[in-house]
Amino acid sequence: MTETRNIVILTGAGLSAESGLATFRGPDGLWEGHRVEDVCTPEALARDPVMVHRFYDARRAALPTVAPNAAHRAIARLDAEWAGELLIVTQNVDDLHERAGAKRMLHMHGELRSALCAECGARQGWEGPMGHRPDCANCAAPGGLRPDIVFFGEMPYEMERIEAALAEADLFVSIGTSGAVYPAAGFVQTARHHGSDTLELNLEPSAGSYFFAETRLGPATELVPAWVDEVLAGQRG
Ligand code: BV8
Repeated sequence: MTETRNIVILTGAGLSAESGLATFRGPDGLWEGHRVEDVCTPEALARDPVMVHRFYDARRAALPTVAPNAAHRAIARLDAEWAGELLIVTQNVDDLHERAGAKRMLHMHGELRSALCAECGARQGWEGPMGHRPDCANCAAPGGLRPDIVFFGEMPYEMERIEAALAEADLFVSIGTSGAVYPAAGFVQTARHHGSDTLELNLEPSAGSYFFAETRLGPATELVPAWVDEVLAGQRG
């Protein structure tokens, strides 16, 4: 196995489950209460903006009631102490990575604490509800602001930066994701294609487990701190 220097970590809803945030597909999952196409598509926003804003306003309001868990903190510790390249790519729209202290990260599916202008594309930090359809601070488009969330059928954020990091990675690690949604679900194959080692940390096998060189099953708050200790010990050599 090549010496690990460049790491890409992909995280999903399973990372935040033990902080009390619902996952998408688990029992009482987010999609349980709603059909994806009813709340997470541009068509849904056009058809029923009140429903879509209520769905995201509720999730935004829940953020202050939860906190980063041991897995978020371990990833932030790796970020602080890893001398090699590191990119944390999260599918999550919550702010728990940042609140744990992670810096070398990006939200490929957007953020709850951000608003996007449907007219001019400007993005601005946002706290509180958005259901009253506020105007865009940049172009003043009346009621232009929408949740800054990548809906199904929309292009994820920072795909070039992600592809570039995958091309340079020695190790690709996937944490708490079902591997059900693309293009994120295809990153393991891209990483393998570039000769990267691949590791999955998940509660149960995912749709993409087959593609990983190693899969460790269990709760993120146990698997992730142990893996980070291992990697940092390796660095200390
Ligand atoms: C796009 C924001 C063009 C919203 C989300 C190829 C084939 C088939 C379909 C497609 C394809 N390419 C594109 C598509 C269409 C579509 C898609 O993939 N559809 C699926 C349903 C088949 N993709 C798109 O539309 C994407 N856009 O393709 O644009 C394009 C194409 C190529 C290149 C560029 C652009 C946009 C998709 C983004 C949609 N928005 N989120 C919101 O948050 O409300 S997706 C959302 O679901 C998440 O962000 C995440 O990405 C996805 C899956 O959720 P997970 O995070 O994995 O959560 P889930 O509940 O599913 O699983 C939790 C896992 O954790 C489980 O495995 C569980 O075992 C584990 N777990 C639970 N507890 C724990 C745990 N693990 C550890 N510890 C625990 N305690």
